[in-house]
Amino acid sequence: MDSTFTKSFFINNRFKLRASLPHDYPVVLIANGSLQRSNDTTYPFQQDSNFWYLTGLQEPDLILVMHETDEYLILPQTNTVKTIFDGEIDGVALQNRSGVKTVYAAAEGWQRLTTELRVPKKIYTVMPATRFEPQARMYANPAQRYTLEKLRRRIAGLVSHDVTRQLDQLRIRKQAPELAAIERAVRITTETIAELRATTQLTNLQTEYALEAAITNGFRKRGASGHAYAPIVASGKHAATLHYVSNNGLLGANELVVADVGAEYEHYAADITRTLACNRPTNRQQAVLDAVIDIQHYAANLLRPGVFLRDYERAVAAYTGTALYKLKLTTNQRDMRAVRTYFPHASSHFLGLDVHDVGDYELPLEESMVLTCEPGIYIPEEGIGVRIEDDLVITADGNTNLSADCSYNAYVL
Ligand SMILES: [Mn+2]
Repeated sequence: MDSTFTKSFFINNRFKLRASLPHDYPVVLIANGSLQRSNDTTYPFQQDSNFWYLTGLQEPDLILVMHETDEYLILPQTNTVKTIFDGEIDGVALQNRSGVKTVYAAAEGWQRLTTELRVPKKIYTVMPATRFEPQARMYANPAQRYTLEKLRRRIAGLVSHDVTRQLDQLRIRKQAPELAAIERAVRITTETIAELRATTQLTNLQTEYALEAAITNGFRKRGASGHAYAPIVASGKHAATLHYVSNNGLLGANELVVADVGAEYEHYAADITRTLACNRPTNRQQAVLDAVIDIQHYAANLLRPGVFLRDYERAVAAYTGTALYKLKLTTNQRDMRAVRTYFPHASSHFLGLDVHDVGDYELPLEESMVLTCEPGIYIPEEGIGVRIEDDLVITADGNTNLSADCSYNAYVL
């Protein structure tokens, strides 16, 4: 498969990162490591997004060192057993992909690195992202921590400066090949949803997992690497659990089903939601659906350069309040508690290498940022959940909806 990304993309990203840093300390960046699933079996490897952005490399446990005029990669320690099972690491392929000219075996590379760090005793690096550990019991990939600890053992008094913010600033504005990859991921997703409708497969499916399987099939046969995140296929009241991913329930004949799915193409994510129905929706279901479609139009029209997301979220919440009033879910249009009950999530997030991509939610929107727009209304007591989600690129004077050709209709026959 041809890549949308040439090595100049990665070389240029490294140059821009270097140029954004005030001092000439070396930049030391650490790839993710493999994670144990059980015994000697690993989870599918997921590269650190920043590391990929700067190198295009998929191998675990690499180290990238960047000086002002010189840069090199350090390979992980290897052994015969690992080589037999996983194959040899091809240093030349790593050079060709990343544009980094020098690749060292572990011992040689570590020797150069520790020698170089003895004088400045200062590095720029990406500090392990541990902020979700206490809050969500979600642990960061340990590779960065282990490697930094190893460096600190070898260089007493080593000081690390975090460059996460500088990388976020680069990644938030998408370049042409990134937009091409996102557009492709979106197209694969919308074509898959359209195919499900056209072939009336939906009417014949009995379960959430059968629908999930049809979507997975649609993604892979169109060249996606897979899902950009665990797919959500939630029938009826399941949709009220926002990250419902078990997808083991029945597709209720008279229920709406929320399909929140996105293909991943060349590391970039799509994130699309459509609310579908196996039969003609009831008047009540259609009223909720129409309300969400209306909010979607309202919200998408607000997204343009200069807009602050907090103002946008407030406006969408207020508009949703009016919709809830019309649906007789509250007696007061300004009832923000009702809004939080029936629409308990944000309306937009950044999209890119990560489905919830990096970006500063305090800064005004700018051209080339990519966001989702995803209002919803969830009424568990009525067994109704509706969400509509599109992926938008901010343009000079507004935005382009990449998923505009994917119908909002729940029931198409
Ligand atoms: Mn989303």
